[in-house]
Amino acid sequence: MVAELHRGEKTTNAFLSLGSNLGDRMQNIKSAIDAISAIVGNIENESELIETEPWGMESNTWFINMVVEISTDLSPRELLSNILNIENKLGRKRIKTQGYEARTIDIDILFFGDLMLDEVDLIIPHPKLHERMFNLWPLAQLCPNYNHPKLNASILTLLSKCQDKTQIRPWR
Ligand code: PH2
Ligand code: MG
Ligand code: MG
Repeated sequence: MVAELHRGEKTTNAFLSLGSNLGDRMQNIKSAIDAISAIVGNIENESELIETEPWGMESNTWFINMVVEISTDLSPRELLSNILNIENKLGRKRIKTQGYEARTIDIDILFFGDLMLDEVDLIIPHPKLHERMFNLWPLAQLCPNYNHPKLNASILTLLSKCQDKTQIRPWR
């Protein structure tokens, strides 16, 4: 009852990055979208799917990436813990203690409204999004003029300055 009253009180639009380079990549992305809309909020908008060269890691398998815009009444912390649950449910195993490893699914919070948060386990906006074409390219589709609250620059400006040379191609 309390939860029901709380619902809809304050919703925030957030942008989430989805990525998979292990197992049935497309199915993993689809399952993540289903779980997000069931558990964390409405899907407001979806970028196109792209296949992307691994960035900052050694791996032979390219990723499928996309960005979704959601509206949610969860707090950033609640959003994070729900995302971690979804990753676990979709078979994500964290084995390495350092560096990136192949994953069935990775869901990252890129933006949460214009919130800026800097805590050990949760940094918003995502601290690397402006360095990675696999984030900027789909964001440019969804919100080219969105202002990065910390860098105070639009997505299009960040895209034009980005030095990342990893390749991106449309998925089918
Ligand atoms: N995620 C990483 C590290 N490198 N490269 C691509 N192409 N796509 C990703 O989603 C990705 C990555 C860490 O989460
Ligand atoms: Mg990530
Ligand atoms: Mg992650």
